[in-house]
Amino acid sequence: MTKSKKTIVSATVLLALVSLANFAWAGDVKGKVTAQGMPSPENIVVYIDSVPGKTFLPPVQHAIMDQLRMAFIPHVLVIVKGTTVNFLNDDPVQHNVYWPAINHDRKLAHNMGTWPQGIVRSFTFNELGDVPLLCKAHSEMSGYIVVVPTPYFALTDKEGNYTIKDVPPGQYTLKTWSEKAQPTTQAITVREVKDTAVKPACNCCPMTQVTNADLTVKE
Ligand SMILES: [Cu+2]
Repeated sequence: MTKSKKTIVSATVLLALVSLANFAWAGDVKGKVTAQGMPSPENIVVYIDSVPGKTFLPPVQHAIMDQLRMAFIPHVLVIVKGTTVNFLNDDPVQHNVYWPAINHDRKLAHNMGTWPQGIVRSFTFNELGDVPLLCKAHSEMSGYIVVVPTPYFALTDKEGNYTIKDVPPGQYTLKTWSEKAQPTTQAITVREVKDTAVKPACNCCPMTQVTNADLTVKE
């Protein structure tokens, strides 16, 4: 084998090993949130807190907060710090967007203004915490943006179930945020998958390590 062919072969082997390693390391954190004293366990944010020594770039793609049928859609939007949100108006009436504080800090209050259907205004969120959204034109409207420090986050469904996908192995602090409940904190360990020999032959059943973390929040 020539030297260049050898290089190509070893590079291919290396690439295969790297992709196998990435594949093997995918770990989901999932569980169920019980909401004590609350009507529903839906729309609770579960996220991994900041990881010392790690910074996470925000996505290039903008997140979307719509105003549709007189409501903020989604009711709760979770984003990683630094994400730009496009605020839409899909109603035939003018809507306003403002927030009286970010993370209870009133100095971070901001009014995006009032605009008609079809116009989009954007804002980049560089402060962590919850952003309560209100509309000066319709006092009954409310929504939330929750700015978290890592891309490892999820929202609970109607039953309180959540899944945080593709978390690298490590020790983390799992946190919750809810419109109604007190925030909670729990330590979790996502273990490394060591035995790559058990890799399935097909992609139909990808090998995913699941770390279970059931949580309870209280009003
Ligand atoms: Cu409105």
